[in-house]
Amino acid sequence: MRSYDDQNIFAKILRGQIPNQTVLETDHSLAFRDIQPQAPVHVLVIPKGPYVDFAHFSAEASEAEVIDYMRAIAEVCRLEGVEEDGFRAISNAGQNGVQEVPHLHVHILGGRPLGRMLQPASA
Ligand code: DGP
Repeated sequence: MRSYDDQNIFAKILRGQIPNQTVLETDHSLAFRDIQPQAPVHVLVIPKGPYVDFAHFSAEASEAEVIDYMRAIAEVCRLEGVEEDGFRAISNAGQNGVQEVPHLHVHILGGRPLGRMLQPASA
């Protein structure tokens, strides 16, 4: 299990040290706009607790946190109006997943056709 670094940028957002454009806040989750949007809708949904990735979250989060987080993700899709036309939910983890910020987050992307999920592998 990877250990949590409380100096990561999302931890600072949660502590109010860095501003964010909040879309939704619940008891255990926060959703805010990505600083480098890759689609008309690009929202990050994070648990408020100190979890690095889904493996960490699923092992250590309480049932209340897990339920809140799943519902927050769905609620963001509803609030952003992407439920009907569709969206993509991505959570990058670790080195191969190219996770830049080591605090669990799900990207909600939508508002335009997103193409296939991955480019064909070159090797
Ligand atoms: P990932 O590779 O999945 O760890 O993506 C991290 C995302 O976080 C990336 O799309 C850019 C976004 N991001 C990085 N720093 C900030 C920030 O300070 N504020 C916001 N709103 N988003 C950030």
